[in-house]
Amino acid sequence: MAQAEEQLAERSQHNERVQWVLANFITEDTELLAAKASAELTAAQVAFASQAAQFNDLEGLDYDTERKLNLLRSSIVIPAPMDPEKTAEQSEIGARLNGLYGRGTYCREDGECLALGELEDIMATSRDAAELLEAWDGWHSISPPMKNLYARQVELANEGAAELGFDNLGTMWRSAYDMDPAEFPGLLDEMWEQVSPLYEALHCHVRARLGEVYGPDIVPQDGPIPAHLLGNMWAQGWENIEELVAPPKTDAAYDLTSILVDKGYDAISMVETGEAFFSSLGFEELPKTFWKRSLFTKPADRDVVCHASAWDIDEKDDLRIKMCIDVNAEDFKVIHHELGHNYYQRAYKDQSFLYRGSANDGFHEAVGDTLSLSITPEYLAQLGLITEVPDASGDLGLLMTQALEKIAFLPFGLLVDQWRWKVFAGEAGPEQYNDLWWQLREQYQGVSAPNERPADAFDAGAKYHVPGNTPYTRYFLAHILQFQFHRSLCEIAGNDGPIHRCTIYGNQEAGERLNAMLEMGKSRPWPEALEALTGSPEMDATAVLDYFAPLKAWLDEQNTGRQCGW
Ligand code: X8Z
Ligand code: ZN
Repeated sequence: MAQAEEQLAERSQHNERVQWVLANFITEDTELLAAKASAELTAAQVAFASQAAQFNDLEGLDYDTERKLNLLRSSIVIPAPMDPEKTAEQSEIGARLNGLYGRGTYCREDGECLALGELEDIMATSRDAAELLEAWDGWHSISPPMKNLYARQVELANEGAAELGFDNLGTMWRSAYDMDPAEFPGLLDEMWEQVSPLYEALHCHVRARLGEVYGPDIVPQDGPIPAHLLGNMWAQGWENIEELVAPPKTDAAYDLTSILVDKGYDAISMVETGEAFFSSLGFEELPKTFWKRSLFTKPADRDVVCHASAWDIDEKDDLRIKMCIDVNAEDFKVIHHELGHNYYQRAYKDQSFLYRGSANDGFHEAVGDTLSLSITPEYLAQLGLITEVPDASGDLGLLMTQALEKIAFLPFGLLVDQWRWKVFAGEAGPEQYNDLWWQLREQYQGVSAPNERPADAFDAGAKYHVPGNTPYTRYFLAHILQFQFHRSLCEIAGNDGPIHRCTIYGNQEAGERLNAMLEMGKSRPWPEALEALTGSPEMDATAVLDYFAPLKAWLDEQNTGRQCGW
């Protein structure tokens, strides 16, 4: 075990550096170098995992050895077969898929080519259905060339998973939750059932309003909402159409994007503000190298992976983020999200290699978001960004903003892996990829493809995490967990008002309790980590429901007489 940890630590550090260079400088050369480094790492991981698998049934091991053997066996995201040629092939496919996404552009008939960021701006701001459709369709034209590569990758990864004793890659992913992998989907269903009435109420209201804006021909009032009208390329967050759906404004309304712009914020000062939040909770400042080595804005002269990420290159102090920051409210929150990863990484750095990770992958995604829930009017007033804190008459507006971001996200957070799990299990081959994708998007999100999809379409591939091979259930979990964390931290901070007005900014006691959980890393099963912070070992959505209760009542009123559902 000691050898495994030492060798894996060394190889992952090297791999991190190479992947960092690739993500910051996508060329044919860096793609090849990155494929080679990741093949070497995967080969080492698989070799140790298969050694670990030999001890599956051994009894009487001490707690840490047994836990680490399980981690060795199950925590490879994309295993490869042990055949070195197949390992190499798989890593090359991985690099190519990433490159296809990272370099993806849509070129208009007039010859102008648009990158994802520009297409997303159109999705966010245009209210012209034809223009929205063009941007949506344009971005979805980047993924058909990925389809065969993806299918081959699934084949290879499944072969790798089988060599380690798993039915398929989906079972392997589901085995990373300190519980019987067969029971994990049931836990997700339970949480989804808790929140789906709230989602359906939001959906119903938003569909009615969009019907008024675009007309019932474009937005039929008894079916799913066409996916290009919700202000986001994947319809995963609806905050950009707030002005179309929000409750009548009170004079207390404010717009965080305009405030940031008016006050002259830039990428760096936005990140500094995020850092200051963590400092106010008692966390140590970010290292100087963070500011030198991170990528904060989109370079003009080269291809980079703009999808935001946080890095921990040496698993000690070399923390970085990589992001193409725009000055707006959305990126302000994403900055907190990414910094959450960095502070978690630093908190568990003294754990041994296999324990350097979050309690489960949802925890890693939830930390920064938890702090973002504390970006309340009261907090913004403390920073001097607004002068008047809206009274309770502003609450519905505030809750609607949050719901458009957090509640709208939930079904999307679930369905990406529902799709992948079926694909990994062989329930859908390349011919059915796209139909299955839209079947799940309709079932969970109640959205539909905005046009007839071409036969070669591979619409799942137009979402970063599919070609990028990042499991996605973690974000669903995080969207539940962050409300549990927030509720508990607010109690610790002695908040006695409504929880959507609570900010833990400046509360060192809350910071200490949060840090105590982060420091545990992966050393104990996640229910223990959860209990350490919240007093309960269960993930559940009651905190979400508490938070949004006033909005739910308002939505139900609005929806009286409407036919909801799809
Ligand atoms: O990918 C991310 C983060 C990086 S871990 C920016 N998120 C998901 C997405 O963008 O689809 C955050 C929320 C969901
Ligand atoms: Zn993240």
